Amino acid sequence: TLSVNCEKTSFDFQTYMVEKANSVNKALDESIPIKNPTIIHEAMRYSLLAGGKRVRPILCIAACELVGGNESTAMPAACALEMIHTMSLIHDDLPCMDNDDFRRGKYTNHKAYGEDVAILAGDSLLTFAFEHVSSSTVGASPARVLAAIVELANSMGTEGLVVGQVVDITSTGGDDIGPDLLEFIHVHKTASLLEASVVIGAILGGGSEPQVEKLRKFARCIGLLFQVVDDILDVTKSSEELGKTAGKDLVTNKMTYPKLMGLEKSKQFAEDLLVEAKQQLVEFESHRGVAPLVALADYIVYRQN
Ligand code: GRG
Repeated sequence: TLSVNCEKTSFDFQTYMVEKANSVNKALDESIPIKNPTIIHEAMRYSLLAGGKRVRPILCIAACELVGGNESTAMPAACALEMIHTMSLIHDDLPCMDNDDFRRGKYTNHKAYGEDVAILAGDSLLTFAFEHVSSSTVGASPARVLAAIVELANSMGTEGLVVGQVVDITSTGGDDIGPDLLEFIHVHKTASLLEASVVIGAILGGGSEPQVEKLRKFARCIGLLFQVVDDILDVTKSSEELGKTAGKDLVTNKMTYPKLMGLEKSKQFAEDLLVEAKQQLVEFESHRGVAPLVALADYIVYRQN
């Protein structure tokens, strides 16, 4: 089995992830207090604070720190990214979409609160994300905050998550999906928010335009990588614990990279994307803050869930 290897930089990735996730969780907890009417705030918090790897907020903070910014400057945007990610999961799980009963080890939002409240919890997480990043970001110029908000909005609509989801659900997942369509779906459904996470961190941290664009390229690679690995994990996990994942895969007839190009070629594709991602970081090699992004890229490839 493979594990993240950060020995070369003597960078302790596990500790880094735990510390960053803890500060993100604390900020998320404080961002949405329980108030009247309690049901909607409870429903928002139920999914938002249900765990999750916090990859998007941590990428945002790591990119901000890499270009010389502080964690506190990126934190409201980092929270907004997790709020949007969470709302997309709540809506994705609804009976009219994926119809899932469990998420992050708990009942899905609509199972716990009903479809009506779940839809509204998603809506309010989405709108609050924009309020939060606009009103709570300190330490960045108004022009940079505005650029970050544009980036965030762009990653979601008909250039981002929504178009990825629409093409996914309308293409019925059959064998007619070729490599281009599969890449389109993943680049929009998964990679666009990961890209926004890194780019927003770099913008708020004061990165120059060339730096932001290098980091955008890096994020594009790891965004697609994230999904290729997700598909590989679906196969490897389902052959270990035969039934659950494999069964779902068969029922939804979902197209995946291993189905399209075979397991070995998918693994090779992932390795190639990792190399390409790391190439984008070469010019940051002298920066102390590059280790977390290198390690995050490795983590995306070698993670077990
Ligand atoms: C954004 C306006 C707007 C609407 C949402 C439903 C929808 C439109 C899009 C679906 C997007 C979706 C569910 C993409 C899958 C993304 C993905 C790879 C999820 C898993 O992410 P992890 O592994 O999960 O980071 P955790 O739980 O660790 O956060």
